[in-house]
Amino acid sequence: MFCYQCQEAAKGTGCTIKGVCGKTDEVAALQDVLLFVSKGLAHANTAAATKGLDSDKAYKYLIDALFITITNANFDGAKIEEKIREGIALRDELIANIEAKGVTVPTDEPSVKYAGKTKSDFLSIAPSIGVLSIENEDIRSLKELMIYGVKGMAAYAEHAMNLGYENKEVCAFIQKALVASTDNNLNVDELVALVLETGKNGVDVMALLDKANTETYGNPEITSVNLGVRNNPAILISGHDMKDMEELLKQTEGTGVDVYTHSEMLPANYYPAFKKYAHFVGNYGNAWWKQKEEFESFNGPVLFTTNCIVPPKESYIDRIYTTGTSGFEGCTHIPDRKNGQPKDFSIIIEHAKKCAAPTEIETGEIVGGFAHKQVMQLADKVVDAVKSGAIKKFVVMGGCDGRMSDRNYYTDFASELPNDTVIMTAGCAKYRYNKLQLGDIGGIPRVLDAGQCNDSYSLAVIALKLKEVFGLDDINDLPIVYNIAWYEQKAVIVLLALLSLGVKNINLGPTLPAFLSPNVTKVLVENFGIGGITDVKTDIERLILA
Ligand code: FS2
Ligand code: SF4
Repeated sequence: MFCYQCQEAAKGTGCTIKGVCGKTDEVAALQDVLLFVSKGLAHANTAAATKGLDSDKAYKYLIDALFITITNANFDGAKIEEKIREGIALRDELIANIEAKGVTVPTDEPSVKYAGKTKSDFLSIAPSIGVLSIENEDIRSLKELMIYGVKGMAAYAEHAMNLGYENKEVCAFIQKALVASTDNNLNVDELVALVLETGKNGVDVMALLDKANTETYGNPEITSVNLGVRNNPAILISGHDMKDMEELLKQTEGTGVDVYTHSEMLPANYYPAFKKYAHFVGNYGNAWWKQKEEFESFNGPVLFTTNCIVPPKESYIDRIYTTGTSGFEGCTHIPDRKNGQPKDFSIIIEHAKKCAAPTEIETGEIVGGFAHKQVMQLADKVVDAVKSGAIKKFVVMGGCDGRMSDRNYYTDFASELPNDTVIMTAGCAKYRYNKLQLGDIGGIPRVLDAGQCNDSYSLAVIALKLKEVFGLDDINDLPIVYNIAWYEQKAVIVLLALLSLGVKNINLGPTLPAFLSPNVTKVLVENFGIGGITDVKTDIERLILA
């Protein structure tokens, strides 16, 4: 195997024997084949689109398949095999259909011709179609940067799609990027342009998901989220999918089973539509990587709607359920919705009834819900605080958390910030500082949590509105600095989206991506001022005090 798509890539270069995430050599190979087959389907559907015959089923498949390959989403080899076969069948069916209507599909493209059937077929082709099959390191770097961005985009498109919101241009771009990744004639300039186009589509897909979430569940509002527990059996819901959240809350109502959010599901607490459920207690635990201890003490079943899954311990694996694109061998998977009917979570509810109530690990509350609409309602206060000098700088510290100890940097950075700074955050990175008592500035909390990683869109909207309010021409003239933590591919699309909005001088840590070659890094440094982090003292002086 070779995988270097996330921040925890072994030795900062790539996982070659087993993923640091727990992905086996075999699952990594199957994910590579799934991506390869998706490229073949993307070719066929692109040809189909020339005559308006492109298939929505194909777009949906591409989104699912890409999401499955995101870090910590799906470790279930048998499910991935099934998905590969489904993709080949879908591609062949589409080709037969469009060829009958006079459309030609490029037959010299290996991913279009690939006809593996068995697991051993898949495993034997994997080494020749994986990341390292692209020899030129700059071309490989740009293609992977684009593909990882598109994986993140697919995740957001999937959540929006689950709520009935689609953007055909985004689907078409995902397909275009998959096709482009097989083109051996693209040069560096053309690939840089495609990477920028990925960022533009990243903005669009985050806007789409924001619209889907807020039109369906209302605008997030300032909320105190309970961290303690009650004395009822309960289900912990993790991941990012709000439709799953809604259906779980509806189905647990009146059953005596409580619901708590975990990690990236915390922002569900901020949506008005979910507040009416008396059995929705609050949030349990911290960022994804602490789950081994926290799932043990939760005592009840855990539902993963997406990443981030850490391979479960034997002691609680029977309590782990997956749904959607997430999966783990040995865990029960809740099937997809059929014919517009909700998913059936009854098996988890029955399981919960037999479990003890969660063991309390924290008490108190945290405050969040500062998405764009809520912050704009406070705009006068914010603008006054900036004008009076009470707020000197905003620090965007969104992104992901991870298990490496060097991420303590973010806790220390947040603690050491001067009292006239406000942190704006989104994503699971927040757990490094959202429980610090950082106080407020004239009633404005010093940590403003907009929501999930996709809600980084809200942070961009707020920045654009502030630019307007202050009458500035350039978003980079605002008193906002960016110190972003990344881990998996959704952070890649967030980063590319910010670049496409013209944000410059983003600091990215705890380490720069292993998939950026020295030359590609140079392009990002020269054109966008992207840089790494150093130590807290130096970075505070450089970013805040300079
Ligand atoms: Fe955090 Fe994991 Fe949100 Fe990422 S829980 S690193 O999926 O997308 O962030
Ligand atoms: Fe390694 Fe990250 Fe790939 Fe997992 S996703 S195999 S940790 S690079």
